[in-house]
Amino acid sequence: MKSLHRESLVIHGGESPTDPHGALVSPLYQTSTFVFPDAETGGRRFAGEEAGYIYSRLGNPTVNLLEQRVAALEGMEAGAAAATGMGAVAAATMAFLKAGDHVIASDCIYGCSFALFSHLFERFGVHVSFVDMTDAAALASAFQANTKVVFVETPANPHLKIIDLKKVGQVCAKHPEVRLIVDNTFMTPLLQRPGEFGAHLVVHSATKYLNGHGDVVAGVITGSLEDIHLIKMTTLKDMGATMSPHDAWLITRGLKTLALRMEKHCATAAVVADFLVAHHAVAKVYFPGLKSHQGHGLIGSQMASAGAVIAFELKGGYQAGVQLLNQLEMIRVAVSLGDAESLIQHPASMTHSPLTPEAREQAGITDGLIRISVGLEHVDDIIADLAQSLQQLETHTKHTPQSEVTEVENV
Ligand code: 4LM
Repeated sequence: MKSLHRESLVIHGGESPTDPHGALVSPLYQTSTFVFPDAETGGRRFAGEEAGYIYSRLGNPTVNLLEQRVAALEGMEAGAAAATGMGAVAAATMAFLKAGDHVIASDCIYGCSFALFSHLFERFGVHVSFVDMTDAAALASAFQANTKVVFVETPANPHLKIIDLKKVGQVCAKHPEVRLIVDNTFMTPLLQRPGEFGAHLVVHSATKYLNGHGDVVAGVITGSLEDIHLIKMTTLKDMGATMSPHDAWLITRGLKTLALRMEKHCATAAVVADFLVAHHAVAKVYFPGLKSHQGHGLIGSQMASAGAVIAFELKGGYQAGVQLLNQLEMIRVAVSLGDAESLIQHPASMTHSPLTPEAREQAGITDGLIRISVGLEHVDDIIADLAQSLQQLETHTKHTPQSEVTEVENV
């Protein structure tokens, strides 16, 4: 199956046509437990002496198909499905950590990943250094004798900072005891395969593009057979953040259109980014597709495309951002990304509110930053909605007494 194109792997990856009725679509095994033919077989399965399902927290055929499909897409040997993206991040990292260990994480990551590392890990005696990984020397000097995990998110949530995975991979290769774990949520394996640059494990919030329909929260981890076995037998099995068969079935269904969806998401986002750049109410646009973007040069080598998430700041700062969101008619004000619906949100008060103001400043997340996940609607409708809201902003600003528009005047 590895020889198929990724556009085919989203449909066929990991499949084994074993259904006794010849069903085209793999059935949903909506069962909590599996009946053993006899007591001895049950014992052998528990002992790991015989293959076979036991209980859905330990494995389920519907979940297993999704795991193998995402692994095939990432070019990895095996996969483990988790109940949420955070379940995947926690299970993948904690399987390799114990009290006294050290983690290096990129300085701009999803808010709850930051909370897990900086709040929870510290409570269990694991110290985390947040490092600007665009600086390979800073990464190299952050290693300690007890460093066990390097965690990278690229493009970074929310402002799409790009980290050069090849450089990070080269630095990590000097520390064979360290696991390099990359969160590939924003790219999907269709646009970026971190394993090609030395990542040992790749995690996803499958809630986003992989599922793509806004009706599931889920996560997936891919890596070597050995690492995935360890994760399944320790953190996933015993902390229990495993995926439900129904969610796996929905994601497997959603995955079939991933290639088509990504093509459309990305094409539309490029046009929306150009619109924002040209708009006089917009102060700054963060989108890897723009030549001015810090990571633009890695498109074509590390990433096949810029993706479909854009961050921007308005000249009117926070106040204007809030107004922009409130005046939108079609675009939905909501966190999450990768859905058919365009979603817009304010990271400082929403997805990245778990960061302290100091951590947000270090990560470059300003109070005026807005993030939009460009959906699958017609590009003209997305732009028209943004334009009408920006227009109202200007009208409002023009008619507002000067004392109330200090933020506009200050920019
Ligand atoms: C959001 N993100 O940004 P679950 N990794 C990355 C993410 O963006 C997320 C997760 C992991 C957003 C959720 C509200 C790069 C989530 C965590 O939400 O646990 O599936 O994924 O809007």
